[in-house]
Amino acid sequence: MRPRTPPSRRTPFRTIPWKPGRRTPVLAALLSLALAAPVAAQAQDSPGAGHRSSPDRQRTVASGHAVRDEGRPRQYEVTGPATARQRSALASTGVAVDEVHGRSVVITADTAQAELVRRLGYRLKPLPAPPGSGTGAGPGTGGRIKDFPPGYTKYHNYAETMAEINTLVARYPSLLSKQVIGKSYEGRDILALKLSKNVAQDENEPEVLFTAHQHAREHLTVEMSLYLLNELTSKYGSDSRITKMLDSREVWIIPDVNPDGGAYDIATGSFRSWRKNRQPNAGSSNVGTDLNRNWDFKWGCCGGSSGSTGSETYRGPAPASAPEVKVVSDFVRGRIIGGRQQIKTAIDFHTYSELVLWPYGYTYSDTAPGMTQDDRDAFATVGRKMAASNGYTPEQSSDLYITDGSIDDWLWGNQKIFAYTFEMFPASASQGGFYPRDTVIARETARNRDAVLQLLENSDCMYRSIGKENQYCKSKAG
Ligand code: 3K0
Ligand code: CA
Ligand code: ZN
Repeated sequence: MRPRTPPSRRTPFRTIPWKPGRRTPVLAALLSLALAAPVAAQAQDSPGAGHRSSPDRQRTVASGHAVRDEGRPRQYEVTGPATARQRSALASTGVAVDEVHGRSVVITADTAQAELVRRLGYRLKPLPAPPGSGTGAGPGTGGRIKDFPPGYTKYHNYAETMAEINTLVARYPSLLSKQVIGKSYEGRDILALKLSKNVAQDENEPEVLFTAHQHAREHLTVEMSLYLLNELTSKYGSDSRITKMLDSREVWIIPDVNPDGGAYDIATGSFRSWRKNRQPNAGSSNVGTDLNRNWDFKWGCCGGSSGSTGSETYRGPAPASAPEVKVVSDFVRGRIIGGRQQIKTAIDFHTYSELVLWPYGYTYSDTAPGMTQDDRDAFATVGRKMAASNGYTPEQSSDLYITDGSIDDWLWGNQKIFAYTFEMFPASASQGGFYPRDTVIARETARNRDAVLQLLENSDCMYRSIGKENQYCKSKAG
């Protein structure tokens, strides 16, 4: 049991600590079992009920309320789970947990996964479909691939992201360089952008990694990458903080880890609420692996991922089985030079819930093999300072629910990189959930400017934050 329950805007009513032997999840399940059955049928219904269109799935999705598409995941509010252990039990059905509150969560599940949650005894209240649903172009455009719907056109699709990056590389050739580090399952380029003074040289400077878009529906994270690319290049030489950082750090940005999933999510002109990549699964019609359960550290260890191909959190058949995870892992390992990992710190951008998370996700314990008290304190100290600047809630990943095979656990557990996950805007489904309008992009990306600069500034010695620079960083270069 965690001795500390930090105040959390995400879990404002978390007042009932779980105690060993209390078995609250089982009791909750038994108590509500009898109530569960009647809501099962009703839960399939949506606010758009009655608006049915073509039986062709693609066209149905494009022209009407996609919530009627049973293959499409959707969000539900689930009242009851109040502790991390109860939430982990819920998540172990394979649903994605999108929001955590004191006594409820919001999940994304397809019909079959939702049924598994009902069998635990929970009632599911369907939430409105993504605001983009039904606003895309109709079936008149035939089978052509579509794009972000009206209200979202400032978001960059994959081609637009690549074009924007190429423009910046051409404009700032001494500051920004681009390399293709590999391909997605469907063959799209996965890029790593390097930003630094004398960018063509590999200087002996602390390196910092930013990744985005492991989860397909989290499009705001690609905008975060593009914001950083624009901000760091255009302000170099005029903004003293940025100038100092690019003079003394090497920044890596992998702006789109899951380009196939992102393209699939928008391909019909209305959002599909897709999370995983687009890799087929042998012997199944279910597509996709949850990239953030596929990393090669404690993979599948602890009930924090699913072995079912249909699950939102399917971990894949083996660690790094997803080409996208393999590509990024190989890139990170490639930054080991002279036996030392050059990358010191990292942020993986997600949406949503406005959180700053640190490892481990696989265990509730603050410390664990490979995570000393000093490591944990440095994580928490810098994490809380970043959160103080962007207004997010700081906490250990497993305060939410157990995850295994996540990028942060691998980056820290395997590579000793101080890796955080930022869950960006919004705080709740009512503010747009995974699909906030494009009017928020500028504000919500700039909101992380100071936190990102803080991480860069701490990257030469994370232990300075806990007053232990001499102990940990004295002999090291940079
Ligand atoms: O490290 C973490 O706790 C990751 C949280 C992340 C996940 O993979 O479950 N949350 S998200 O899926 O809602 N972006
Ligand atoms: Ca270097
Ligand atoms: Zn995510």
